[in-house]
Amino acid sequence: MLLQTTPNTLIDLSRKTDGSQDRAAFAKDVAEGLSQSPKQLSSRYFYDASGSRLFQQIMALPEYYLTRAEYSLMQRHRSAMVSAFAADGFFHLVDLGAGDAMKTKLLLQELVKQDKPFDYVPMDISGSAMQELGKDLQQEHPDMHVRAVVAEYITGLKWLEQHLNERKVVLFLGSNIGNFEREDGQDFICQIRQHLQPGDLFMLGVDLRKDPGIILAAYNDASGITAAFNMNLLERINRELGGNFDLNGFKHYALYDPQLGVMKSFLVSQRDQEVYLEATQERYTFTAWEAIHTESSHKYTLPQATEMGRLAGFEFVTSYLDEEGGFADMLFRAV
Ligand code: AVJ
Repeated sequence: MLLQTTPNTLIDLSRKTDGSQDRAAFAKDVAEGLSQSPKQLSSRYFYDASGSRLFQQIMALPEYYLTRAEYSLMQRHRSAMVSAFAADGFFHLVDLGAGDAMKTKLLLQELVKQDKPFDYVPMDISGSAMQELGKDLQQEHPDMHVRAVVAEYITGLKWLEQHLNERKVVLFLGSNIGNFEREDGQDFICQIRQHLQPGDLFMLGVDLRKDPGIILAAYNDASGITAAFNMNLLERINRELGGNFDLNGFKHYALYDPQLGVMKSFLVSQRDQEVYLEATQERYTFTAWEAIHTESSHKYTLPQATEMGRLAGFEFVTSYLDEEGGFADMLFRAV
């Protein structure tokens, strides 16, 4: 039998044409963040090629329970998920921040197994991750229709706009919502809702509150991979913006606030020092033990997450939990 294969397409909506615009935006954000008090850098810049590789190593760490928990809950509930997704015929499966799609692949296998009509639209800020995923899926599922989109979230959502009248199931997995501060996370879910029609589905992966010691260890692993991941931000600034950060002058520090339910990561300057960036032709000064806030990872309770969906214009359908009850994929329907 002759199988017709559908070539995977890669749609690049990132701002660069030659990289210069991307670099200008990066330089502007870094200059702003390092001139503020307290200093901050955005975790969105973690994910260049080496940052994406380090994040893959994080996902395999014994301390980093999040990926395993969500993977096992998907194994547990994938057949129910697929039945819910495919109940009304063809749909676009849109995967925001897909990365290597390790977890989504479980759903893809199940969709193929149950012979459901869909196409897969992974979106990610990392071009290298989308290229690899495209190749990967071409091999594993040669006749699956895949359109990988390289874009920041907001630009990616614009893709949805062009397909407004087609059914969609939007995935936002992996506790990626956690990187938004609370209010910004709420806004983002409202934006997702605005790009959907009543009846469309939205599944949100949230890391739930649990023993603070377990959470802290996940972001402060013994082997130092998370520290390297955090430090890569300074290396990236050196590489792309002509910075002269001395990596030995900074250390990774992470803390968890159990009342706010937020994990925070910092890079702390171990002495007075100055850093120069060619891209901005400016110097930034650090006093001893001054910290740069580089990431927040918010943890939610089930009621908090339900309320967030409701405020955005979704009705709560169900939540799929892992065995330990530490992680939830929450299914919402646009009303
Ligand atoms: C990709 C945002 C889910 O916050 O847990 C892992 C990123 N940072 N270790 C998270 C991350 C440090 C991760 N997310």
